[in-house]
Amino acid sequence: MTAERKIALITGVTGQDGSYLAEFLLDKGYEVHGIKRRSSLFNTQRVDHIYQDPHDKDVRFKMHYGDLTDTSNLVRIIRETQPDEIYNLGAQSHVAVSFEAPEYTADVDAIGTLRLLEAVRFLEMEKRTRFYQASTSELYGLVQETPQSETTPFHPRSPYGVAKLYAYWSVVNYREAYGMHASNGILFNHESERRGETFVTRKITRGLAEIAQGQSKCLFLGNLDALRDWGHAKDYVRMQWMMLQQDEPDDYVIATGVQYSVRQFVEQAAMRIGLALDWRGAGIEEHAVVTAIAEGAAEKRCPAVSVGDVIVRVDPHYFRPAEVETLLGDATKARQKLGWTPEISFAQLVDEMVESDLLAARQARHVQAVDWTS
Ligand code: NDP
Ligand code: GDR
Repeated sequence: MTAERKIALITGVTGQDGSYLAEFLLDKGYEVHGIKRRSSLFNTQRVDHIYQDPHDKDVRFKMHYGDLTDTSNLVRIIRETQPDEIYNLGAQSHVAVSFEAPEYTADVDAIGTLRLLEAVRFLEMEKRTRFYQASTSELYGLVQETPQSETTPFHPRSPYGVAKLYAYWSVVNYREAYGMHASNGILFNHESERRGETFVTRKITRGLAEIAQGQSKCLFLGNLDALRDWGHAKDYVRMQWMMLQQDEPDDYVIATGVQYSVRQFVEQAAMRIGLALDWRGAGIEEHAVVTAIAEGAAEKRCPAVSVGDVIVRVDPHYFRPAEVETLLGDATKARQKLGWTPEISFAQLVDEMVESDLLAARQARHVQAVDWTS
């Protein structure tokens, strides 16, 4: 039994996708190794529920300290764990932050991928270890055609996109040069209740939940016109695994094929909370006013909001030096070759995120309401 067990190594295991992928692979019977960074505070909240005490018998989930900027560390972890499959999900993944830290982003996202690929080759494991690269719709950037497929030309618009382009072509190159089973998943935006708090969807659901519960007054956002193809992370990690189960490595677009604006995401999230909004003003003066509160919602879900409150405003601070205005994916290849289709709808996704953030905001409100001095 143990001899047949597949071994996976995940970089970025503490992130949104890494945590869902680790759960998914454990369910499939894998032994899962994850690389976590040293930090001064705990950074394993997303995987704490699958943590296994290393003293127990038959431990199938293990974490190793490491970093994509540290070559010898990567070589050692791969040599020790002998993975059948490597999922390279680790990255400085925030597009706006990449404009502030372009060199670090390139080191982790571009050269970090090269380091991993080269470590596999150095250890002479290129014929047995399969490799998944977390590529991105940000490669399309200034889009050349709509919808975007595997054949659409790339034009990245940020240091993040440029670094990921280097990683994309490194994967193709190692496949062609050394016969590695290495694949790119060109994934469009995918979200969940575990999404990082500074990505726009989570910023919206968390921000509105806090306003509803009286912990904040107003949510400040950047470009409300940006259009994205948003799916659920759980559907997307399933596809990451499917790609590595194919006889031949290849590159696949993963997307829902449906597009919404940031403004529409705000409206949908507000509606789930029980608030109807009206947009007033234009450009950087645009703001959202509460026009109605759903019957029954006022007391529990949004006790701190009144009709007429301005709860969303534009702040130019969140505009990017170069914006990706529109993304819409065509996942026909994944559907036809792998039989993949997303199972979780946009409405379900927003619902899940809103409910999770409302619960957290209500718990925080109750904790604050306790008089700890009595
Ligand atoms: P997250 O930002 O949630 O997770 C990123 C992970 O990478 C975290 O575990 C983080 O560690 C880790 N990491 C960051 N820097 C380093 C480093 N120097 N060395 C090792 N690990 C590091 O991203 P997602 O889970 O959303 O995305 C997973 C991958 O997919 C990323 O590569 C992202 O660029 C890519 N992608 C994501 C899409 C999305 O919509 N979510 C779409 C397309 C591609 P820590 O927890 O310590 O910060
Ligand atoms: P993105 O995601 O840049 O697409 O990258 P993000 O949620 O950060 O932005 C989406 C769009 O919303 C606009 N926006 C704002 N964005 C943020 N973060 N904060 C704001 O206040 C705000 N207001 C408007 C942005 O300008 C943008 O147009 C994500 C990451 O997960 C990448 O790692 C991944 O590769 C891509 O998705 C696909």
